[in-house]
Amino acid sequence: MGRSIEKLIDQLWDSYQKINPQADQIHKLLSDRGETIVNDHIAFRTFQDPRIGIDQLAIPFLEAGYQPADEYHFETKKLFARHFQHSDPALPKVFISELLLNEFSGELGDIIQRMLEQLPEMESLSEPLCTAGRLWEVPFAHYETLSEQSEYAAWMAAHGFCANHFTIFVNALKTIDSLQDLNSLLVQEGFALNQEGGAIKGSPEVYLEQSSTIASVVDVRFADGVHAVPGCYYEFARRYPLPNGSLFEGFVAKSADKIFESTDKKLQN
Ligand code: OOG
Ligand code: NI
Repeated sequence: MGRSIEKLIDQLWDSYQKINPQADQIHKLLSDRGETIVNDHIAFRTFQDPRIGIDQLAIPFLEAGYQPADEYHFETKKLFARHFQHSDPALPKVFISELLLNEFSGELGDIIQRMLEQLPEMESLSEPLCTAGRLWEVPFAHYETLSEQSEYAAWMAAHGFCANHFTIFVNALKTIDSLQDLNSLLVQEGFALNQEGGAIKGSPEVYLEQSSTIASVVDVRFADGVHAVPGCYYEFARRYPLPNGSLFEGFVAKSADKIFESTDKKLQN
């Protein structure tokens, strides 16, 4: 099997851990206990546009044999998402969401259109879109305007294309039996968790429990200077078996809705 997909995932991890210092710290914390970390999924964000939408971001994954699976709708946040999975269980699932641009008019729509006008000819991108980083320049005032109505749009304006988070598969941990225990360990070690809707989103009844850190703040260079803004976060997922005995492989929209908020400014102190 072609393993360029593993190279791509390594490359995504590399860029992700550079802007999210929590990732390495949490890996060290767990590997010091003898754990081997398994990645449940990687998530990407984008805008719904024929050049850069979910289908475009998914290309290298589809080429590697990933299949599109379930879709998810987030009405209030004006988002649509789909997840992709591979028959090789060693490969992480991929969760890709996109902001529904036709639901944004006025100032917000204009700011986003001005970003999209700066997109290069997509054929000239030498790397997969999901590693391309930010393909536009934005003044900080535009970031702030976006963040008032859509933290997701603001995050995209600041960071562009990269892995938004990786996710530790809690089932594979040998020294930690529950998501509660992992959360306690993380809090004890000084990591701040996203408490929106409770630290644990979901339950065994929906076959998935999730928690996440609050995104690390990173310095981003905007068109008019450097500003500190929320970057990437780390997620933790515990999956439960379906009545047919196989592990649930999907996502839960109600939980995901709160996980998205891990990059919201309101969670920063
Ligand atoms: C994705 C949030 C949802 C999950 O596992 O439910 C999610 C994002 O923040 O881009 O990752
Ligand atoms: Ni996730």
